[in-house]
Amino acid sequence: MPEAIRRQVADHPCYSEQAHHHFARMHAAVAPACNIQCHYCNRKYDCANESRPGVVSELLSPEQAVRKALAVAAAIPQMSVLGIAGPGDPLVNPERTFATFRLLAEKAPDLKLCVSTNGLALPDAVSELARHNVAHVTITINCIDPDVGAQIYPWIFWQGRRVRGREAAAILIEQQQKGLAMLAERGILAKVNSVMIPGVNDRHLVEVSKAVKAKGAFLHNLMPLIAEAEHGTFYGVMGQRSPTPAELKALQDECAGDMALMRHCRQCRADAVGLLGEDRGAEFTMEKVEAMEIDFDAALQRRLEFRAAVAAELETKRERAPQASPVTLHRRAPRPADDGRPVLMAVAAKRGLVFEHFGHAREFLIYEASAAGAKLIGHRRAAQYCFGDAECGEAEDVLAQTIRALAGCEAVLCSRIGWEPWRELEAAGIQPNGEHAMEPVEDAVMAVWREMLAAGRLVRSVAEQRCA
Ligand code: CLF
Ligand code: SF4
Repeated sequence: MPEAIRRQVADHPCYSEQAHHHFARMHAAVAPACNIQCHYCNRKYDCANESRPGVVSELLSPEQAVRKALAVAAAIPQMSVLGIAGPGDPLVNPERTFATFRLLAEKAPDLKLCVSTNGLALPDAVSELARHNVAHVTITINCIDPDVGAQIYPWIFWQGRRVRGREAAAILIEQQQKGLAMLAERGILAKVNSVMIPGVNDRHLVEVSKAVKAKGAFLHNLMPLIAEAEHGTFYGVMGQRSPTPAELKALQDECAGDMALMRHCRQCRADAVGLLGEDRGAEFTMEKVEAMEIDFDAALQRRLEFRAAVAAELETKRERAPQASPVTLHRRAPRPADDGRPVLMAVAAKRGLVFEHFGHAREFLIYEASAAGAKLIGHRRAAQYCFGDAECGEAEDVLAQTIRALAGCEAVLCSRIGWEPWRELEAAGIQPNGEHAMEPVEDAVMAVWREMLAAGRLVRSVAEQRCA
């Protein structure tokens, strides 16, 4: 990877897997309107425990968004990116979006600017994005075939009229592909997000991955559909199922040969704040932000010092393991001929360390450990107690739900764990391990894998040995 691009992504938590352990982003929820309808979206439903695109608790004016961004950047020196990702489409709200960028660039020029769009209005906005130094743009591309698109998008709003069905999908696809090529020409790093919808576009996404790579996309992020009846989305109400973690991983592995893949996406809310997977939005409501006193110069100094310290730490790691990629570049790795089969492990992690008590973890990072090393393949959310109203559903056995979420994992690494969950995890075939607290995640995962190997627990079956 060219040095200039390596530097450009080194502190962007979405474009670099390593960076996501250290750097935070804030989404400014300034863009309410959207020009298309996706069958998986309902922007009216909000729940403080809900993390999915299109969800916000507070819509902000550009001035409020900048005030909030400065408050967040003062309190969280890890903040390196301000993104606009909704709750509608940023490019359908250009005055609000670009006013936010303009005001922020004056007050905090060190923060990167980022946009996420459905792509319909993108070709007309590329020049303006470049003028505002927006160096990272995400386009959600779920298909390149209008027949597939017609099953995902019931309508688009295009040139003053509502267009439906196959015609709508064809226009959207053309605009997305055109916009992607224009970004690549301008040197703006384009990431493509695709929502995997079983039975609709799951097989088709392999083709999509090849097509967007050919058009110059930097990274592809394959995300599972989120569809629950209570969200009131078309797919949720119609009972469209989401992919299983194993189905998503199989698709990611298939696409990994063609395209650099992002596997650490948390499908953030449009008003998310903080490190990925650690939403601190509740600390920064406008009421709280207005009451904060901020020393801008001191805050900027803290951010610069933090970034210099992380850069030095990562450089040291790079010197120790020069073959390790500093960014997310999961491509299909050759199967190791070594003995010892791959193992999935869940880690209660924070800031790159085995950090959390099992019972306090809100999510687990999932690693595949093998002789080739530890590879992050995704995350799973831990079940949470819900204190909302009665309609929000029963707080059934949280431990049982969490154990179900960890299906397929053979070990779970955490800083501490109580007896009851230990017993239940063991009974479910998942070995708890609290012996690597505060160690770097990948070192800990590999240490546990080697312990399992030494104990003779990773012998491949005859069939597996033939395939390796
Ligand atoms: Fe936000 Fe998106 Fe920019 Fe990141 S999120 S606008 S690129 S700063 Fe990141 Fe969140 Fe996944 Fe998006 S984890 S949903 S990929
Ligand atoms: Fe919702 Fe985004 Fe789709 Fe618009 S483009 S309908 S905001 S998911």
